[in-house]
Amino acid sequence: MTMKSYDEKHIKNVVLLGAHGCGKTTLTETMLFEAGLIARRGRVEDGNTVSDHTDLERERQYSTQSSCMHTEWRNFKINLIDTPGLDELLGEAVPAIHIADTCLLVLHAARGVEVGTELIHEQIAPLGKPVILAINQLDHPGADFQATLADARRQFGAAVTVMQYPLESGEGFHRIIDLLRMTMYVFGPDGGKPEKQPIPDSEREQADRLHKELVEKAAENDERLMEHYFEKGELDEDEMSAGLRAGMLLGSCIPVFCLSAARNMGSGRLMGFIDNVAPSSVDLPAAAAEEGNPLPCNAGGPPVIFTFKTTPGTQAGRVTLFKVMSGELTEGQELVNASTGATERIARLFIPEGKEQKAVDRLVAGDIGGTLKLKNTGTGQTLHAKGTVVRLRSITFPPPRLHRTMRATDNKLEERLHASLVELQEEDPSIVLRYVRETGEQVVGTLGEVHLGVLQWKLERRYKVQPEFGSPRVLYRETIRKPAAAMYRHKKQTGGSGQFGEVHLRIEPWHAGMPAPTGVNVRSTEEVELSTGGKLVFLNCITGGTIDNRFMPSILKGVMEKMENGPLTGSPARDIRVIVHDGKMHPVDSNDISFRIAGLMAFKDAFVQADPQLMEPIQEVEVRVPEDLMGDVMTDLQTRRAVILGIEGAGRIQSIRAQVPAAELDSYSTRLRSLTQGRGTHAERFLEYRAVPPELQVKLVQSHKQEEVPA
Ligand SMILES: Nc1nc2c(ncn2[C@@H]2O[C@H](COP(=O)(O)OP(=O)(O)OP(=O)(O)O)[C@@H](O)[C@H]2O)c(=O)[nH]1
Ligand SMILES: [Mg+2]
Repeated sequence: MTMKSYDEKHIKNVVLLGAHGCGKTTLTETMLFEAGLIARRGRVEDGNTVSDHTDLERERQYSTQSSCMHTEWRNFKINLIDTPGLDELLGEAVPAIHIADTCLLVLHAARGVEVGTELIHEQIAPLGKPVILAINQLDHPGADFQATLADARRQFGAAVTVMQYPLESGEGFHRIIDLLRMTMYVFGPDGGKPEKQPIPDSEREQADRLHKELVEKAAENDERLMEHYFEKGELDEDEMSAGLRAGMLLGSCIPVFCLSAARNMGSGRLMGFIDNVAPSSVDLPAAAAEEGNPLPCNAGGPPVIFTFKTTPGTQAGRVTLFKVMSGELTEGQELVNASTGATERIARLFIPEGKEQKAVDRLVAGDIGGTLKLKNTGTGQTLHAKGTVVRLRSITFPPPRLHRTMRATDNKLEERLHASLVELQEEDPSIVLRYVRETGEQVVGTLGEVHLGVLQWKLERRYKVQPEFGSPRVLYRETIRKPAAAMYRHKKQTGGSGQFGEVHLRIEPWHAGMPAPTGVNVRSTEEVELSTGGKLVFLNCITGGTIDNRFMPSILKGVMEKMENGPLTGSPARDIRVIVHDGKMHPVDSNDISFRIAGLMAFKDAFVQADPQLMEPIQEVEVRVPEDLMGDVMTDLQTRRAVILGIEGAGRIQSIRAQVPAAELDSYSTRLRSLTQGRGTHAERFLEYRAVPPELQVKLVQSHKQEEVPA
């Protein structure tokens, strides 16, 4: 089948989004089938859908990556991007939302708004993208249209606009009342094209009322339509379309459709609505830019593309998918990457169709395409024609929830592992790589166990490395709780010249805004921001020249050296004020090294007398779970020394805010997943360091001692 060419007004990019298992991939397949693109519908379970085409997806029987297809429906090209719904794979869905003209948000009719739905909505909302709600699985035995609709209203507010409602939910589902067309669709057992019937009398009253609401919704944003409506008491179909489109663009209208993707009921009508009403890129506001002016979608403008997916390591080389944001793109064109400054040549152009690539020689603004072998370009970047200045809004990815150390089992493979991880991160920027100097650990942050599993699968299959995973060490800190004083004399006589330095100092717990010390004369103050966090404040209070100024940096150096490993567990120390107030020099033997050692030793002695305290990192945590699982989740949190700050939530989902020590959160996402069968999620970020409770400090100090002195 050769493809017609479409101008920018006749291309619509629809991104399918929704919680895990709501039926996005099945719906995509159904839409392709209805549009005549495929002769028979594959099933996710059989591993033969166009969308779930990777080996991993066939193995797991759910989507693990976003995948692009298109249909041609009447006069429009509809690009469909199917995304994974697992909340841990949100990093795949987020870039797709950025290039969407419409977000087709699918709800499972038996589950309503899920935690996964909320997480996706939070990504869509700040971008202001138009949304269509598809209530799917209406044939499911537990389907409840009204409850799902009520959920949707709680989540999305008054914008939720009923376009259709089912006459029955569950096994017997086969009739839909359409409030725009004011007709009833009756499906046969195999779905497909429904028979149109008049609305039965029993439904007339309700249908009329909802139709009226719909017309008012369409008229509300446009005075001219409002006038027509008052004059005629009705709007024609074109007026309705224009009004609803305006509402979708303003976010005041979120149309609701009824579906059973599995039984092929309702998708034709949905595609008709996408054709007639859903906006194209030209209708959307100009794309927001971080550099340069907002960029309107205009085929006559300068060529600019935005990358939303990168797949390295395929047989053909690296694959980059992008949306043409402006202008027209032809093969051989050279573009500049606005982030890296690198020039990339678009050697090949194609349209992605699941795993297939259909070669084309040009692509117009508003369309989606792909190219190969862009070496210096990752996901979420802008490429523009030479001479144009524009860098579009970049993508913010959700922060990691699971941290694991990763090591190659064999030293020779270490380099390959590292290179692979870097490439994988270009593919999936929701992976965070961090080398922790303090512990020498390579730490990989992911959104959870499943996400990590996907990473591991790729490492093994694509890069042939099998790393070892472990728990990263908790980064404890040490500080002091009371002032202490010490002096140290370093003296050494070896052969000719000797070493001599004597330092008297006081140390105190430091906190911001503390008053200057009394009883001393402060000559200079040095505030050191420690690379491991916190401060060291160093006061030179020498009087009478007992130590030369030139030795002060050596003393500070000695103190800093000891700050790197405190007396309790060898962890870095923080938030200490050091007052050097006296000492002694020797006219010949005093030198830098003597004072460095004297400073270090005096500080070390003072530290142990100053009631040393172990500090631990505290994370700010938000846990979201369906109401019925609250009890279990709270009980579990209580075993983790959590301080609960509050519980909120209006609908079926509750959100718990808490402060929890990082030491208690190792693998928390995995635990939460099993505790809630994947229906709960959490987010965490570093808050501050706090004192470790006394009993725990004793334990940690003991186990450190045992580690230090091998039996
Ligand atoms: N009864 C019923 N089952 C459906 C329907 N749509 C999908 N399913 C089934 O629900 C399961 C999940 O469907 P998918 O299409 O893989 O769901 P998804 O939203 O793509 O899932 P993720 O890719 O994990 O986000 C499969 O077993 C489908 O056969 C439907 O309309 N009715
Ligand atoms: Mg899927």
